[in-house]
Amino acid sequence: MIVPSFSISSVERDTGLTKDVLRVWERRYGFPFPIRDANGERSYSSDQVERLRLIKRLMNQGHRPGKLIGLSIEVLMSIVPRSAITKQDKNELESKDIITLLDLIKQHASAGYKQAMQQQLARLGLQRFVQDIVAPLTVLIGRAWENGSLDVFEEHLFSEMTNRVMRMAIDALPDGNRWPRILLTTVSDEQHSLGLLMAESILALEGAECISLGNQLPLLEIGHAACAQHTDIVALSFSTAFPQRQIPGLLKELRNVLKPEVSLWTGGCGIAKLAKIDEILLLPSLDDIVTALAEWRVQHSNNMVLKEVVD
Ligand code: B12
Repeated sequence: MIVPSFSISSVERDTGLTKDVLRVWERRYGFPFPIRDANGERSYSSDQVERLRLIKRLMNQGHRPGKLIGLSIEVLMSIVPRSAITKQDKNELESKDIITLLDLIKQHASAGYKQAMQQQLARLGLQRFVQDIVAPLTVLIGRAWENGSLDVFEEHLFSEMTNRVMRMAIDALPDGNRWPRILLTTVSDEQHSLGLLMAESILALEGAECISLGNQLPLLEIGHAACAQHTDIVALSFSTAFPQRQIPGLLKELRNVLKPEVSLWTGGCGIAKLAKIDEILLLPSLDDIVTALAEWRVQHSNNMVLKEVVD
């Protein structure tokens, strides 16, 4: 039987613990204890990876690594809260519909989940569906994953199916004379794109032309795309998983790459605590989009008149 083993890069990717941290712990605590493969590279067993994932999860909840490293998988699992939905979640999110959707994900009922999402969409309309169902459900999924009651593959199932339902809803919106042209993407290393899709739904409903380039685009490529696509606005999203201290520098670099007449907007929980940055619009919540768009249109109304004359 082949025993699964993992390279240090896979362990870094899967656990969120950097290679440096893994090497330091190995020296300092004697855990993890990878064997060496035929090329002399570190090779970790699945048990060690599982333990590391639990340790990282508990660290995200404020536990100190030194206190966790000597503990077995069983003990670590007993510390991780197991209930998917706490009383606080129930009160905060208050919606049976959202809990039903989470349960469908936990039962791996992808067809049932898709159908239930489409029913909610038909009932509420796209804007309320995004704000009242998708946004809180995303928070609940994040908590369930954090407290260990949802597996990574279940989180992926949620992302994939939610993406599909929202993309279909956006594509079904009527074409027409849409303005402004908004390019949506995330920077390298930011894999979270559901926030951007939520923003796109609202922008598209408000009559903007959205050009979605998916996630993880290098800064220079964003600049090239903005030129090639004649975009009026570039909109980015940062989740809380993105290192916050890197964001202001990245945004300033991108500001210099873009033509001065192209506006730069950024949203997502990751920017909630950022201080104001010149010539960059910070939009931490979905509620800010409609006002931001209306203000942009007032400021650029002359361009619209010109565009109509040219058309
Ligand atoms: C789905 C998901 C994933 C999926 C993403 C798939 C995809 N296509 O998006 C995958 C599995 C890839 C993933 C990976 C990881 N994830 Co993740 N993920 C999530 C989850 C459940 C939702 C992610 C999401 O899209 N959030 C972003 C949006 C929806 O939320 P938001 O930032 O609050 O944005 C709101 C508004 O600000 C607005 N908005 C967002 N963007 C924009 C943009 C504009 C222009 C505007 C106007 C508005 C706007 O819309 C949202 C609506 O309320 C969250 C839970 C959560 N609460 O977010 C965890 C979460 C973000 N992930 C987390 C972690 C730790 C990771 C990993 C590091 C895990 C790992 N060990 O590998 C990696 C990091 C990958 C990377 N390098 O980016 C943590 C971050 C914790 C932290 N503070 O560090 C979270 C919070 C889960 C948790 N509770 O622990 N993840």
